[in-house]
Amino acid sequence: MSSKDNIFHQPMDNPAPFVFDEAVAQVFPDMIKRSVPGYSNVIAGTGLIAGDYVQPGTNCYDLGCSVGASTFAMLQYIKTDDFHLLAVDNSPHMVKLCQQNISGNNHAGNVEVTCADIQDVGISNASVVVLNFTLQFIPLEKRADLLTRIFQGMNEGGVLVLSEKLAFDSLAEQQRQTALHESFKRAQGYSDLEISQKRAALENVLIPESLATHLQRLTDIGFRDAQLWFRSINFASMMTWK
Ligand code: GEK
Repeated sequence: MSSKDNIFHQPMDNPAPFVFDEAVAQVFPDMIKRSVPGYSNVIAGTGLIAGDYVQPGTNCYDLGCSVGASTFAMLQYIKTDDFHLLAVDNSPHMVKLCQQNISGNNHAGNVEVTCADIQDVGISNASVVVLNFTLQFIPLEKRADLLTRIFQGMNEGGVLVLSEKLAFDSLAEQQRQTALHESFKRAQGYSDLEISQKRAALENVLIPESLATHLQRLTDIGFRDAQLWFRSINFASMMTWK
């Protein structure tokens, strides 16, 4: 059980840009569950997809693993013992908690948790690659390069799961979706002050793109059948294959 997220509870003069520091890592499971509509469904679905597409003798990747939710879901559904799962995050606080969480799992021996920038991690012999709510933190101009490297490191038939916050081309749609997301957060117990301070902290840190932009970029890189498999308000999960 993680602690309750109170990080943006007190009034702040000018919220600093959001970082994945120790305070955030400590409350992360509570924060993401109460901030991302459909989060639990995305995590469970990620496990199912991994179970369906993992190939024996290959590598699986959880890129931007935080404290390990997607890794755990994959371990639950992967049926072979012959796989290596690399969980990567560049926050040492997240990595430390992820390592602690995984250490008790039956398949801990198959998992390597690494503190690194996912832009520097080599991808090879991959049958499952998961980018759950992480690409949105990579600079826009670097996203195609990262996805291209992932594509190059994947085996034929391998799957990529990509989950992201969405932006909308229509201003009216953007406003409706933002309002609904804020209603979701209020229903999860966040105050208007917490919502607005976190929004300010994430400005220019989390940069969402439209569903069409994501699907087109995946297709341009060479991925096939890029498609939506889950959406809740302004958060979506896609899957695509090499
Ligand atoms: C989950 N997937 O629970 N390299 C490595 N890690 C990074 C980088 C980078 N360049 N940029 C950000 N991160 C998880 C949730 S959270 C999503 C992922 C969110 C890491 C960052 O440290 C954080 O742990 C994670 O990506 C994003 O399904 O907070 O909205």
